[in-house]
Amino acid sequence: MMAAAVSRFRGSLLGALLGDCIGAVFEGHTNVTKEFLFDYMKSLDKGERLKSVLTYTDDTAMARSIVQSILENDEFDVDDLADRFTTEYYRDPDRGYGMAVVHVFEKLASGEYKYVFSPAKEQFDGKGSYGNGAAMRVVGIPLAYPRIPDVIEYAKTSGMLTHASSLGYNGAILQALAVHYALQEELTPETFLDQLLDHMKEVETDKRSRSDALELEMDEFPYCNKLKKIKAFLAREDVTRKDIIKELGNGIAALESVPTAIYSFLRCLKPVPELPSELTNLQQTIAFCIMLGGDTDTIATMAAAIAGAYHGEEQIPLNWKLSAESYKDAEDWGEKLHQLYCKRLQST
Ligand code: F2R
Ligand code: MG
Ligand code: MG
Ligand code: MG
Repeated sequence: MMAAAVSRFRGSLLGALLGDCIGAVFEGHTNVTKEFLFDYMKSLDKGERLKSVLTYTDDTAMARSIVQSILENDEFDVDDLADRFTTEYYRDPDRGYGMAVVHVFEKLASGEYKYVFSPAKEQFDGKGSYGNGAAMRVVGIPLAYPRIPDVIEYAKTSGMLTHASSLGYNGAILQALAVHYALQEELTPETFLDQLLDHMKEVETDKRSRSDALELEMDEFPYCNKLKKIKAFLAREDVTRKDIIKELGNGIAALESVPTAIYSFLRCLKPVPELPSELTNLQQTIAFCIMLGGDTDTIATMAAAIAGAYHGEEQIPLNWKLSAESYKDAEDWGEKLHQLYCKRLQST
C-alpha cells in the first residue's frame, strides 16, 4: 500500500475545520437559501471574513483533543483523551456542546468514577447517547492509523468515552472508515461503498448493535441499510433535498448524519449543477451539506474531512483557510499525522 500524500492529511483536517466553521453559521436552519449561502461563500472568497475570524465549535474542539492526544503520546491513550475532553470543555464550555454530553464531562471531572467509560454508560437512563458527537471528532484516528483493525478499535473506544449506544460509536467507526478509504488513491463510489458495507456488516453483527437497534425499534444493521440507500440514490439523477432529508436525515443523531455526510461527499465527486461551477469539489461538498439544513456544522465537518482526504488541500482556497480559527494547527498537525501514518505503515 502506498502512503497518501501529505496534502490529503492537511486537506482532511482543514476541510473538517472549515466544514464546522462555515456550517456553524447555519446550524439548526431548516431552510437555507441558495442566495444567502452563495453570498456568504463569496464574502469568504473576497477575504471579507479575515478580520472577524470564523470560530470553530465543539466538533473541532473535540477533534483537536484526539489529534493532540495521539501526537503527544505517539499512541492512542483513552485515559489521556478523557482528561483532554474534560479539560477542554471546562477551558471553553461555550462551543455549542450537545445538551447531554456535558454531564459526562462533569462526572469525569468529579473524580468519583474509577472507569472512564462509566459516565457515558449512565447517559439516557443507561441506554447511552446515540448523538453524532463521537463521529464528528474522529478524523484524527484514520489519519494516524493505516491499519483497519486499529481504525475500528480506536474509533470505537474514543466514541465510548461519551457515547455508549452502539448507534453513537458505530457512527464514529463508519466515519473513520470513510476517511481511511478516501486517503487511498483513486476510488469509485461503488467500491468505496462496498468496502464500507463489508466492514459495517461485521461491526453491526455484534450482539450489542443488534439489541440497541431492536430497543430503538429499528431494523437490524441500521448503518448497512443507510449505505444501501446511498447506493440507490447515487444510481438516480432525480434525488431531491427532501428525499435526502427524509431517507438519510440531517439531524443530531449519528444515524441521521454520518450516512448523509458520506452521500454528500460521493454526490459532489461530480459537479452538482445547482451549485456555482467555480467551487471545487470540496467547496461544493460543504455547500451541499449546508443546503440540507439541520445539523449543518457536523454534517459539513464530516463530509469535508472525507473530501479533504480525497481531494487534498489544493481544493481549499487561501482566503477560506485564512478565515478559520487555528487553521495553522490543522496544517501543522496534518503534516505530523502524515509522518506518524507513514511510520506505522513501514512497520506493518
Ligand atoms: N449541540 C449542538 N447544537 C445545538 C445548538 C448549538 C448552538 N450553536 C448553540 O450554542 O446554541 N451541536 C453539537 O451537538 C451535536 C453533538 O452532540 P453529542 O456530542 O452527540 O451530544 P449528546 O448530548 O450526547 O447528544 C446530542 C442529542 O441527541 C439526543 N440523544 C442522544 N442520545 C439519545 C438517546 N439515547 N435518547 C434520546 N435522545 C438522545 C439528545 O437530544 C441529545 O442532547 C453536534 O451537532 C454538535 O455540533
Ligand atoms: Mg458543533
Ligand atoms: Mg496513560
Ligand atoms: Mg452540530
